[in-house]
Amino acid sequence: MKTARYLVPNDYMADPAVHVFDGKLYIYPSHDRESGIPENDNGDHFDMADYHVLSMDNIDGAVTDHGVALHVKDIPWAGRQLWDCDVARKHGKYYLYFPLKDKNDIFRIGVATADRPEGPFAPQPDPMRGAYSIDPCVLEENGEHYLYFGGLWGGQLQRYHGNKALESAALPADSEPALPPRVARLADNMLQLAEAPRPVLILGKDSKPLAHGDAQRRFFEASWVHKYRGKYYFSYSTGDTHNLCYATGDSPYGPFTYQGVLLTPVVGWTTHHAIVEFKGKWYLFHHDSVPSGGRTWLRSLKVVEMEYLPDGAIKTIEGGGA
Ligand code: FUB
Repeated sequence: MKTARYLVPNDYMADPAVHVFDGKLYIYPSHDRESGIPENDNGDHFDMADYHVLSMDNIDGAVTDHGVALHVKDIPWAGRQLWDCDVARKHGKYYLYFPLKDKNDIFRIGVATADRPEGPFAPQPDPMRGAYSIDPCVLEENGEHYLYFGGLWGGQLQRYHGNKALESAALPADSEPALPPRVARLADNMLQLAEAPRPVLILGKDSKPLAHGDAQRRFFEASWVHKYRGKYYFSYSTGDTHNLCYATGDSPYGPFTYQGVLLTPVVGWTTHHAIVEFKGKWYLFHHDSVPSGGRTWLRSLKVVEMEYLPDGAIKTIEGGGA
């Protein structure tokens, strides 16, 4: 597959997390809807209320929508906005990590569990302790699971410093290091963090953290981690400059060294993705707003095959946006 394929032509879905469980591909997207909320920098117009799980036996084959896997009305601490989620498996159980604003409009990260990859998922009564902001993503490595999270602006990462909530949000000056995403190992029961979150450092080739003013390269949101030929690839969105970039490192905790753009901007404001190997080929799952005529909050899922260069670099894919 060399040209991108839209996966769900009759619905709006975005922010794919993708995993292969027992030889089948499972996609965990956000489920966009028209809520009528005006667009703003806080992302209030991304007012999603449920998750659906999709599955595929083959990359070119049918996409099965398994229906509602979790609804906001079933989450006891819910305020609003179910954003990008991810799923991990341990001992035959499935754990869905999701960001949601609580009743005070603060993004928290919750966990819901299921016996099957497609759910339905039953939420825990309270959000996780010690996790905050948005866009959880889980890496499994040698039987341990690592939870990455964080996102700027409406994702509220600028409200935290040293894992403590600030009195008032503070973005760094342009010359200061960019705000890092966070990572923490998950506890054995997968329901809480096993340790305090650590900053994920993204360094330039000069071994210095990328600066906040380096907007074409610095982290904004949409963490994803995969492993290729023994290296960890941390990929992410630069948000307001709309690139999907990647950085590589030797440990799940980083540091990661910036390598390049893997997807140029798409049509729509957000860009968000998952990278997965399936049946011996590598794929980039992502979204754009072409089918909705550019409405940034109504996004459509896509998949395209990726290519690695001999040195492990990812060949840049053109997103088709501005
Ligand atoms: O879908 C809502 C938010 O938009 C996600 O959490 C971000 O990564 C961005 O894609």
